Amino acid sequence: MTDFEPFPAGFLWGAATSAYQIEGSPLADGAGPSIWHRFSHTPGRTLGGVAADVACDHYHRWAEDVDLMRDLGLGSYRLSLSWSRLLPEGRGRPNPRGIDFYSRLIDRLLERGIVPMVTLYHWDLPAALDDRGGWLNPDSRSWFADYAQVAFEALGDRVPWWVTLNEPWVIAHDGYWTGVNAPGHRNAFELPRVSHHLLCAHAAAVQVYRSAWHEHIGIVVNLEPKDSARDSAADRAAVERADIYWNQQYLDPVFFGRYPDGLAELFGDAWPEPPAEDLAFIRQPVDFVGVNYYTRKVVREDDAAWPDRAGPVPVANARYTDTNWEVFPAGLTRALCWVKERYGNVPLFVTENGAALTDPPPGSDGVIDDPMRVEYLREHVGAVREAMRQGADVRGYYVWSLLDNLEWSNGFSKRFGIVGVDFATQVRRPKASALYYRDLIRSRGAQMAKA
Ligand code: IFM
Repeated sequence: MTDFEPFPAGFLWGAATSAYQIEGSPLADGAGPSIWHRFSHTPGRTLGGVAADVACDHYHRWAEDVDLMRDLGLGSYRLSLSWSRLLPEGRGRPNPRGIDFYSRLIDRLLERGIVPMVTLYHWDLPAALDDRGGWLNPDSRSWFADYAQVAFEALGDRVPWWVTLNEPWVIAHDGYWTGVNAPGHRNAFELPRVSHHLLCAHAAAVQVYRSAWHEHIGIVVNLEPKDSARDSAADRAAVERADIYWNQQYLDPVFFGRYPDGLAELFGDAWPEPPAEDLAFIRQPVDFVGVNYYTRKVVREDDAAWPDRAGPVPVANARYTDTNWEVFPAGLTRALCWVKERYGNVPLFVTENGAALTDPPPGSDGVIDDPMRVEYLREHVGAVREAMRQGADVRGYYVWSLLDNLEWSNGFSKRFGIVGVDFATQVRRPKASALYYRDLIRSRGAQMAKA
């Protein structure tokens, strides 16, 4: 690459994690259980019955983890709050010790010059609220607003970037339809209701934020461009349906105040016909959109795939990661430019991007050699640069993940970290990808041009 232009000076280079996946000690210091704690401790729900009782022990090692971030030169760190550490019952009485944990973490980040981006909800609903119906209960929007108020009051003076929800699609689809995520329901009628309540909760938190805080708040969605398996009308229609269901379902209500055309037909009898005033409410202006991008999907018409009747097909000669996701960097450029074309030139972040790959043991220098992850990062950061060249207003990039961590029901079997974690000893070891990322940050992307 000869015509390389450095990334802008203010571009935020970061890494992301989430509370349940790294913290461990889920019940420490007065915290209440979350649905993930309960789910992981239910036999048969996670691979090998694994739970995040210790995970990366970040709850105790947070200070050294922040130093690790500083050593890598991270400009930003995206973390999530555990709702049930702040409010053990999900509502009512706040837990000062839970608040204190995050307050000290934020202070340490700021002392090390690292800008925090904080997600309110990354899947770990307080179990006490699930006992009241969880996201199926229309009151969930006011529970979430009250929780957001507690979080903003505690940290809003120091956190400039807030995310309401991480990946509402996954929360609804995998929590209430496939059941592979907590709370593990499999109910077609629940899926669109949960999606709608999530969107109302998102809007309620934005409204609270606007009442007294004035930095930035947005939502994070997982986007996956779709391509047709065959050049047939049936498969092209499948692509359209999949795009509505995966990509438009949440952002259309946020930006347009309506669900995308065709979504109700996909759900059929399960569609709840949400009240018009809710749709108007959901359309609260957001300051940015976070895009989590891992792959694209090639799909064909498949009546067994509900609700979009679009089933994935494997791509010949493609590279795949350990989660069986095709490595397809051009899809990231497409996803970012698609948001710009459909919703206007809203500020964007790549809030997650990374690869689960099997790593070798550390070398004699203690570094884990992960050339495929290095290549993945190089190609995807290049795809971000290309989207910016095409006019997308991308403000930052967060690699998923800082540390190897608990990959939900897959336990610790999938390793996304740029820093390896030995879960027996809790020793952290940089992978070659972490050192590459450090150089990329230092050179404002110039390292990317050195293939
Ligand atoms: O680990 C998850 C994360 O919690 C949400 N986005 C996708 C990641 C990889 O599956």
